[in-house]
Amino acid sequence: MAAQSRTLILLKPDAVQRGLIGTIISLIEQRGLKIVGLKLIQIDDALARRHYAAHVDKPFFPGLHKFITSSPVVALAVQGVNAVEVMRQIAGATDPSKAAPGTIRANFGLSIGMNIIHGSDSAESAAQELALYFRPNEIIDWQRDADAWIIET
Ligand code: IDP
Ligand code: MG
Repeated sequence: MAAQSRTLILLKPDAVQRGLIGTIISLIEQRGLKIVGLKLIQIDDALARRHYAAHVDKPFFPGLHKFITSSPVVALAVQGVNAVEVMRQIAGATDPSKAAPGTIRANFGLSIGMNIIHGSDSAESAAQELALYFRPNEIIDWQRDADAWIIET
């Protein structure tokens, strides 16, 4: 089977509050990606600062911090062929008002500060971010029989 990778996805507080958890997870599953970790988590100050370490000095960080800690998020470990790239593609551009039609951010959002979903932007950040949200034994390397019809050998 083709090489697979993993990425950290968050369904942000706006997605949870708006009842979009199931809809967005369905889109991820329907694309053929496999969920290997899943939890509801309340992000605290320390985790917000670690997750968004690259942005702590940006002018929008206070708003981002308030938003991401305002309600629970759903954290997902998602696996598949080119999982990082595929999830960034289906999430769409950071600003939902500019995201390509059909992407999750375009379908469900309008504001850059409430853009529904987070996806790791590289293999390196995926590894770091997965470790922030999941202990090793919370990511399950399960066998999915449908992969025979999704992933070419
Ligand atoms: P990404 O989520 O598409 O990777 P990043 O540039 O890494 O985008 O920014 C992280 C998050 O910070 C964005 O998803 C968005 O919620 C928020 N953000 C980024 N730029 C702005 C901005 O200019 N105003 C408000 N929020 C922003
Ligand atoms: Mg980013």
